[in-house]
Amino acid sequence: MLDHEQVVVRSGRRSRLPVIVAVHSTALGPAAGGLRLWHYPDWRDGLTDALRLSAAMTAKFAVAGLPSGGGKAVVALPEGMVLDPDRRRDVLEDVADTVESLGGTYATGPDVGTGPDDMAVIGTTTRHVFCRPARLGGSGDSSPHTARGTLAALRAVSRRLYGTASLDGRRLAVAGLGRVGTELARLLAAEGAALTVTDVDQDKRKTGHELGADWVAPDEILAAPVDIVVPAALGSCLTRQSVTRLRCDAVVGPANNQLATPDVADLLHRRGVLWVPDYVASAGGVVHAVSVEVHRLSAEEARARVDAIEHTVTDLLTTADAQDLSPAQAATALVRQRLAAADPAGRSA
Ligand code: PPY
Repeated sequence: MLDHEQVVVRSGRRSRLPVIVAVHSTALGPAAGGLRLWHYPDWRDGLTDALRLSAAMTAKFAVAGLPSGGGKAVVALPEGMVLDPDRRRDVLEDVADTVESLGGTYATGPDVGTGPDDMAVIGTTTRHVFCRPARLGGSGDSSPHTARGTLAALRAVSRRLYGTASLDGRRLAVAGLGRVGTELARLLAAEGAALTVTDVDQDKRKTGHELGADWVAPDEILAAPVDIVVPAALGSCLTRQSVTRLRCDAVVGPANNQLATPDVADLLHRRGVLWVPDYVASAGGVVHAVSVEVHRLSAEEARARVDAIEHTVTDLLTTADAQDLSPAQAATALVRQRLAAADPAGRSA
């Protein structure tokens, strides 16, 4: 069954690369979600990613209480392809054409492989784009806000598990030192957390060193003996197999689509590992962008909305306990309820 309202797959007029836009649901409002510029063995893997990521955006907005729908764009690069600046511009203009052709049903933003400068290029063709640089009237880089929102989620979990929102002295393993992972690791280190980190890019060892963090190989991070594991890299890290190796109390991080398959959420719950769904913990970036660019809130108000993720997570954990559900089940129920309230016909539930 196709759960999505609309999926566009085009060969880019300039780049000849597959440009994919998946609009999962506009039940709560126009769809938004970032542009992922990434390598895939086959463009169909990019399509699969877009389908899953856009559905997660619907859930992300629903739980965050924002009137936006879920979408995502993916340009599937063949393995090993390096984009020179001209070719990159071609790709971005191809995406911009596709976004513009959707007439506001979908607005794009940054995701893995793209940032504010790319949004500036897209913004020359379409106004349906978030996170352009501030000098161009956008809300800028979303990654610090995603990091801050994840920290808020971690505080809620810490309070629940250890009776304090402070992460001072807490042991955390951050898997992935991209823009969000690095910023989050900085915030955690500044608060006095003891960090173990990794990245597939060995050059990031230096960043780890600067943070005073221990470095382990990527395939060891999930099994690190820490309080909380923080997935901050690409998705599908939580598999039936990897979950059996966890030695932590909780898994909470900003990476999208952490579960390889949905049943892994139950497995985590049965093993007594508290998992906050990725679409709850990672909402800071979109919450900030939409608050500033759509709702015209001040920087301070937008920040308060990001920090409110702490309350969202606390409420979720409380509801889950009261109803004897896992946090994932409680979050799914909340998403269903909010979509059904907006769209009683149930088109997008
Ligand atoms: C995400 O949160 O996964 C995103 O796609 C990032 C984003 C940020 C701002 C607007 C739209 C998407």
